[in-house]
Amino acid sequence: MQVVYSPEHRVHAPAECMSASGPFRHREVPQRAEAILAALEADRRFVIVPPGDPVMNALEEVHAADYRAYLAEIHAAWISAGEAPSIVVPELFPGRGGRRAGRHPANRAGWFGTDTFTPILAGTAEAAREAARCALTAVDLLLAGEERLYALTRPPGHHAGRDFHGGFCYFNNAAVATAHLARETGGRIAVLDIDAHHGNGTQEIFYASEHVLTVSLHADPNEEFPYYWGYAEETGIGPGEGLNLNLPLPLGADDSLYLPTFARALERIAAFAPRYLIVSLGVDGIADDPIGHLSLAPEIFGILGHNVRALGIPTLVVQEGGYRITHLGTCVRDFLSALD
Ligand code: SP5
Ligand code: ZN
Repeated sequence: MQVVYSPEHRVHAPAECMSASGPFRHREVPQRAEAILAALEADRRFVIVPPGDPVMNALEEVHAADYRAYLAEIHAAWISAGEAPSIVVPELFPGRGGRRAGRHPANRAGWFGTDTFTPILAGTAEAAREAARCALTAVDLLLAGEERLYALTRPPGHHAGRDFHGGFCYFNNAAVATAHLARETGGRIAVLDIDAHHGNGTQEIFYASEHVLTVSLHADPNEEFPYYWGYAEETGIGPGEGLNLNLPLPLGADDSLYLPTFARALERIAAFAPRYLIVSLGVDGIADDPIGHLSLAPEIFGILGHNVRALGIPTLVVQEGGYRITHLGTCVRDFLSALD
């Protein structure tokens, strides 16, 4: 299986951030991608390839122009405005009750940002764009006839919406890949999100789309990030009605609950009969993940990959979360080897 990877993610290396429980050491760090890469490099079934020069139109289709401009410019604007510290962290959160983003860097950060733990560093925009480039390169390989691919994307993407960042995500790599595939093939794409957190960005981007089925398994948003989305009654709207399936699980759910729920997700996807499948692969559902709150055994990912393979649909896997560095590589490798 080909693995699209770029070392450029390293320029996004958040250190300490703020949360309600005080400052905490950021977990979405370059070592994550390096651990996954090392595990795949050690296995001869995987071939690591650099991103090519894909058409990036889908990034513009998925993310609003003002948001893309903000992401590219805000760090420099923040520094020249004399804001401290040297990372952009919103301090005001107008919600969508505000009228406009305004001009001041701190105000703009609160308009496009949704939390205090998704900071913008000097290299963030570049790393986010490079991750989207990896995903789009993988899509081109899929369109050229490869059946199964993996984009080792970092920073992750599934919490990023059309014009907002959050949950460690800036550009929605899975959504960008999906939009490109949908445009090139006329639609019928399914997205299966198995990160421990609800894929709110992906859901919102395709909520009214008749071309894309979105399915997410995740910890109950009453108890877990992203809190404001991910409930079972969110089923899509307009032409997208019936094409969003949320399968929330109680906090601490283990394999015995996860596996039958996963089977329901696959049944829904099989019924939709998509031409392509995108998997948002987060492995933060394992029991000792420091961020996720499910209780899966690390060995479950081989079973999940095997079951996805049984669908027989050309599949692109995009990396989302997973923060227990010592388990990341094996969980991802097990999923991909079983899928291949
Ligand atoms: C892609 C992905 O998995 N994003 C997950 C975002 C969840 N963020 C929750 C961060 C909460 C920070 N609280 C830290 C408390 C430390 N005691
Ligand atoms: Zn997650």
